[in-house]
Amino acid sequence: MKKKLILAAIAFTSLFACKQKAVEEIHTKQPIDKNATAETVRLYNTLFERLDKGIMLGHQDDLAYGHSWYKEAGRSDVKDVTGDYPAVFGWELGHLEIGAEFNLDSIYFSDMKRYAQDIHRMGSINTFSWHGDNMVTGNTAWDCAQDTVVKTILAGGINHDQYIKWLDRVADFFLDLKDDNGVLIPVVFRMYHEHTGDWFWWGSKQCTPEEYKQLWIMTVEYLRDKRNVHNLLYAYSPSETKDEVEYLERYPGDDYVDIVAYDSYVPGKTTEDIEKYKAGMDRNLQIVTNYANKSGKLPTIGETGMEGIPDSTYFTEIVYPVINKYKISWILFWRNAWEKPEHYYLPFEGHPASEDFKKFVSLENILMNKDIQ
Ligand code: BMA
Repeated sequence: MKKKLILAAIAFTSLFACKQKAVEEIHTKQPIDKNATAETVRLYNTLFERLDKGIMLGHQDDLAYGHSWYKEAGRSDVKDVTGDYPAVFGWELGHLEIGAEFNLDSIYFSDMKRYAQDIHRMGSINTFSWHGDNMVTGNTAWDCAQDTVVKTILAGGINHDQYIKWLDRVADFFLDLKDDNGVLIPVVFRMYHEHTGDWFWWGSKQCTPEEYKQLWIMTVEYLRDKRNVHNLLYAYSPSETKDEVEYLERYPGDDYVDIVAYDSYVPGKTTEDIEKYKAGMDRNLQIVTNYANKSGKLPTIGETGMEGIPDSTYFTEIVYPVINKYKISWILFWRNAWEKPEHYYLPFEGHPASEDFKKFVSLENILMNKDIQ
């Protein structure tokens, strides 16, 4: 009798455990990092849940500077125009790898860390890109004069050890992003982006698909497994592609990517350019959301914009109709350069597109900081 009771108890416990597990699996999206911090797992799941609510508005470098201003505490071009902060903030790590104090757009890394903490505290999300220098020539990420950089930094290559030192600096940075209680802040890392284009040393003409994939995998495995960086969600973001085959040609695999995205800009100022952009956005949103559905990844737009916003209805007439057809996590507009007056992608106070932008952000499914509390 006693034996029977024990057996029944074991059966009941394992049944209960199975049920528990099933429930967890249904509700929990696990990032590619099996040791991701609890906060990172929570962020990933929150992002999926929020897909039903709308699309978060993102802006590069928003708190650090804007059109004709630099480092004014609490200031943001988006806030100046709309009264609220973005839900997503983009940051750029370029020159962190060489040990510089400030990045290639003159933001001190010490300031960037503080901004990231402020953003986390206010409930918005941080995403990082990295235009690391060309290690072979010592020039910028845009130096494509030779096509062997990737090969030389892969395992066995002559620059591998030096590149690992660069990755160490990136790892140290992410491991130093902590909240007020010393807990690591979960962030998105959108590395080696626009690689289907040919303007970066990791681009389509500078390495083979296999080399690109190896570069990606090496980076993830080094940060995650060797340096124990467990507060990252990895975002894959080529420039516009024509179909899923091209989109996936250099994809490192579902085991190495959490977020699928793409970058796309209005290529000029003419009506034709705008039509091209609309079609490209539509096609790429379809590619990304279809693949996200199949693979269980999170779809988003890595970067976009129209430089100088010469069309004052750009946000409600061009961007909104196309993004509104899809479920994506966020749309990140590129930076409002403090140092180049024509280089901006969101309106500042008094800009002719301000009213349209205000209308855009007040749409029900465009989410700002206050909408995600
Ligand atoms: C480019 C431009 C550059 C900038 C770089 C990295 O698109 O905005 O001025 O240095 O991104 O942020």
